[in-house]
Amino acid sequence: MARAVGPERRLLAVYTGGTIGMRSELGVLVPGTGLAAILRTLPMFHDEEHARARGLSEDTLVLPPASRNQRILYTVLECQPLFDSSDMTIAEWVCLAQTIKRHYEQYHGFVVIHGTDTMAFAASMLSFMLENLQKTVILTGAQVPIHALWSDGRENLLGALLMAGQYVIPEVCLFFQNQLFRGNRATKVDARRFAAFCSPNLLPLATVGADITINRELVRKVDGKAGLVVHSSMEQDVGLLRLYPGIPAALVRAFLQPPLKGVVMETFGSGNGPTKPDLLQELRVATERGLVIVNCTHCLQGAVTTDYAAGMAMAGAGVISGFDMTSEAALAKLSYVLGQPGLSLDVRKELLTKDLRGEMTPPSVEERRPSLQGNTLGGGVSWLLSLSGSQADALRNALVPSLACAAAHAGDVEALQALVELGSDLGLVDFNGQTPLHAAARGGHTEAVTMLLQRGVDVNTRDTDGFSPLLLAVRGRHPGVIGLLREAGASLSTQELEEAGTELCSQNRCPPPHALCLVTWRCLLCPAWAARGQDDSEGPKKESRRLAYRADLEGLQVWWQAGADLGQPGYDGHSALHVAEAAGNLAVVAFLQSLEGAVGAQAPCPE
Ligand code: ASN
Repeated sequence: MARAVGPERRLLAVYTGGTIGMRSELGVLVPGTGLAAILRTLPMFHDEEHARARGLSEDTLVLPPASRNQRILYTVLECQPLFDSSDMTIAEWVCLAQTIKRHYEQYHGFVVIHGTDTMAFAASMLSFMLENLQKTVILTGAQVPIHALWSDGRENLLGALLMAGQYVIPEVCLFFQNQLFRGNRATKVDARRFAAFCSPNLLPLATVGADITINRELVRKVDGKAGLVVHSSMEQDVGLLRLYPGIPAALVRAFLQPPLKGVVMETFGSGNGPTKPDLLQELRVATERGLVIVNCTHCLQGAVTTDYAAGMAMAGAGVISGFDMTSEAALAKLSYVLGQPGLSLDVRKELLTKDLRGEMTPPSVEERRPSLQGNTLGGGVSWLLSLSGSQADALRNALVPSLACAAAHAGDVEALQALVELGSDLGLVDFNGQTPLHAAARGGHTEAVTMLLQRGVDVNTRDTDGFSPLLLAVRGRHPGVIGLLREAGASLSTQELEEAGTELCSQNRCPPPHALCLVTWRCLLCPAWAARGQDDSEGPKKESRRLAYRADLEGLQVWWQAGADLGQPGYDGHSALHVAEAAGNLAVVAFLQSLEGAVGAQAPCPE
């Protein structure tokens, strides 16, 4: 982000239609031609005197001076035909991106005048089509035609021209009612008010009042050398499906049929959907067929999580989390990712989980802790730890457990080694009662776990919650670490198993689920789950209801590896195998049968 320099800044304003230039015909608004002619008559949009003195061509308009040494000149390029934005499609937006590319070298920045109804889609699409953007692109429009006495169009267009002229914000943005949003974060929220847009999950990039405030840290950085690339091969067979309570599975099936290649599915709350087996089955069949489904919340604000079993069930059916993306951004991203030639399905899915254009905030997998290595903190701490004297000892004793945990959590074996060399005891517990072995196990760092075990750190220490390193490794699904811990004699306590599987269920409080409930067979058998949302007439469905909570072979495997007895019946006398069989979950059945056939359903404890 930079303040634009130079005495003259040239902009291209591409006019695609929308209310801003509409006229009334037979009592309804229709797109109107001749926007440049209207602007020419408005002194705030054109300084005729300066244009004449400067000898500017007929098609060039010039704003009155906004700052002492700079003028913003602009040309209006009127599209043929003009659209009510309800008629815009991916094809029109591709043309728009190509127009920007064609004029890219001639102009310092671009303003796209667009109808508001689909402006958030347009901005999202353009953000993916235009890669390595180094110039400002701003979409704007109005709720009321610009020639009306009381119109937001004048402020919006002038604001967009000033922002694009005075600043280099190398992004596709949307300017409305004094706010500059990242285009793929914006959504239309009001059909009539002038504050028609908001950006629910990202602050505005800039706000215009008496002063212009730019949120510099939010503006994307550019790779100075890369040239603009326009991605025109966008997939058009993408769709948007909003779930509602009781949506029939048959309807979902009908929607998910070819030629559809990708779907943004709007779910409830934090990404939750109905857990009806027949509906989940439709989703699973579709994703297994190669249809890409992205989960977005239909809430205005917030993100998709797996806090609930009803959200986990979506993930279990192969639906990809869209985190905090707007549906508009998710649809555009799907179209872009599926339109890229020559990528495997896995690569496409991987791309969808990444932040490509600032469109989403992927969650940090784990809370990050600093490593001792290679940073100022590490240097300072090493110095502190090497001090001598009683105060230094007290300081060392206070610091070492947390530092060791931070190093272990980062898998930083060198830092752990350095602590040992400074005389630290790696078996001490931190404020949570955790040893570095807990931290390394949680982070899945086999090298650090090996080192700590070799140094004799107790494998079965429980933290203040009663959790062992083994339990944390199971929760993090780190089979390598589980193997090492089991070899060193780790075992899950009865309390850990009970808490993991049944704590919430036993209180008849499911859902919400405990994260662990979702991977333990106990939950599959829990009567509270089974009874959920079911009346007596649904008795025969009782078993299949559990299907929603079973689709987690990996989870079962790590629990088995950690020593959980998967053969034990649950509250209602049914084993995990019964449930899996009843639910028709063949992979789980095969796995559980293989355990029964071999050594029983409990993993052998390594010698
Ligand atoms: N129907 C108009 C459009 O999207 C609405 C507007 O621009 N305010 O083109």
